[in-house]
Amino acid sequence: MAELKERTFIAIKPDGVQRAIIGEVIKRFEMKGFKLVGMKMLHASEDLLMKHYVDLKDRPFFPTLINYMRSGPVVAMVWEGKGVVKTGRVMLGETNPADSKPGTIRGDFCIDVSKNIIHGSDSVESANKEISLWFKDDELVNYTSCAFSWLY
Ligand code: DAT
Ligand code: MG
Repeated sequence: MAELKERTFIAIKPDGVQRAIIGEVIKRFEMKGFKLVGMKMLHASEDLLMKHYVDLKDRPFFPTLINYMRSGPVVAMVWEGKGVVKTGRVMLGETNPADSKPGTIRGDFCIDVSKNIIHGSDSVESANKEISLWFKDDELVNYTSCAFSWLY
């Protein structure tokens, strides 16, 4: 069923990598039951980040945001499962960590909106765009998780 194959783009930002939160993020998505179908670590280029954040290009914080995202390596991931876009956003918390509840990733591990450690797609449409921007088709895998029939 197509709805079980929904995919979202999650990226651990340079501060999340430096602060050793990679494992914790992966753990939370794994334990929830979502399936990892793509992952790589990279220094994102300016061109890639301009495309990724094109909707924010006129905001005053845009140059700072691009510099921050280029300040170190990021971990780019694609997670799959029913409702993963919306649930992923709930797991991340609000854009501003100050508004994020304890129990969410931003609520538990960061303080400031300009250092909010993680990105998650905000809709299925943006997820599809972001996945094709960050990953080639052959960098994503198809497989059946042994947990599948215990989750759905
Ligand atoms: P989100 O990352 O929750 O989807 P967004 O797409 O509105 O939020 O903005 C992208 C990133 O830009 C966000 O994660 C952090 C940064 N940002 C957003 N609003 C900001 C602000 N008012 N000041 C500084 N950085 C901001
Ligand atoms: Mg966004």
